[in-house]
Amino acid sequence: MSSNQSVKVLVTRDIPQIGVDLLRKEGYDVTVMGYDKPLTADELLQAAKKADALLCLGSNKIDEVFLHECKHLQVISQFAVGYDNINVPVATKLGIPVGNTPEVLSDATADIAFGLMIAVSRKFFYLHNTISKGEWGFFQPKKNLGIELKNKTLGVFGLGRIGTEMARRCKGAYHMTVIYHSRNRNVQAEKELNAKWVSFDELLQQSDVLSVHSVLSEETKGIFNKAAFGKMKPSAIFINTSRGGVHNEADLIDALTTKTIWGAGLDVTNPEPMQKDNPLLFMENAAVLPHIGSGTVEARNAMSQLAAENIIAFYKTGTMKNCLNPEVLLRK
Ligand code: 8YV
Repeated sequence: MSSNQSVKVLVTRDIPQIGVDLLRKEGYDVTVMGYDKPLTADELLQAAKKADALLCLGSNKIDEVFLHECKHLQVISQFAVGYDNINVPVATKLGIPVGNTPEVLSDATADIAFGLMIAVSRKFFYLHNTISKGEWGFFQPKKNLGIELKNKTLGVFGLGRIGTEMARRCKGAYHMTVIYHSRNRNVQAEKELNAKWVSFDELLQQSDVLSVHSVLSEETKGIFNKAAFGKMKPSAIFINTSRGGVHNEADLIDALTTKTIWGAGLDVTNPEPMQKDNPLLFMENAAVLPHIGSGTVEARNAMSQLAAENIIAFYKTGTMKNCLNPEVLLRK
């Protein structure tokens, strides 16, 4: 790029202004789209054809077809930590660096996992709904009882940054024992939280609360299925704040209906948005949120800033703060 003036950045949704301002301050020609509704695949493609840099969201499908049509893109910066919507290996082959926004949303997302755990353990959402339906009724000492979390075992599936924050909260608030299953050992968490690596089956069998914080990949897709729920304790709570594709929804509904597990809290569903007549919305021991994990002022501002900084660093220094395929940067 000879002059910043010619860098055309496409931002695919109305993100917090801080990132847009940073890009404009560099003199880039920034187009923000998707104000009223998400861009369709074709709208995204047509707009991206005119851009040099793309600042996209988890809901934008940056697949092989898109990438081959948009080989000219110099950099892609995702406004999210998850990147299952982007075919990174193809971007790598095409020499396009891809950035994302880890760290800055870990607290916000862990708060949602922690909140869902409590909400499920005490049936918050279901009992709230009984009031709005005029069904508060009278005090019945044996009805609508929850379960306590103190000294229970937290099982973390995917002990990365967000999983570690969830474990810190559970240990601090409820002295929970932490076990985890991840591709890689997390030595730091083992030291700090006395977390113990266990096999997937042991995680299923031993967890009182099983919280999913993994990426969605071929390996993890639908891994929480009938067989997995069947191995969990009947008193267990399942929490998923990562990606809806990691659990099989029909199998989860079945596990809750048959009381194979005790409850479930979801911030992510498959598909999103969830249909308004989904049985999970009416179950006593389920709590569902509309994918708000990173939805705080602090986290979204920081995501906007980091997504912009990834693009700026790429043009200024040929590096990025967070790059998913740094081998591409070395090639440039
Ligand atoms: C985003 C997320 O809200 O970061 C992620 O992976 O799931 C959320 O923080 C969403 O993907 C928007 O891009």
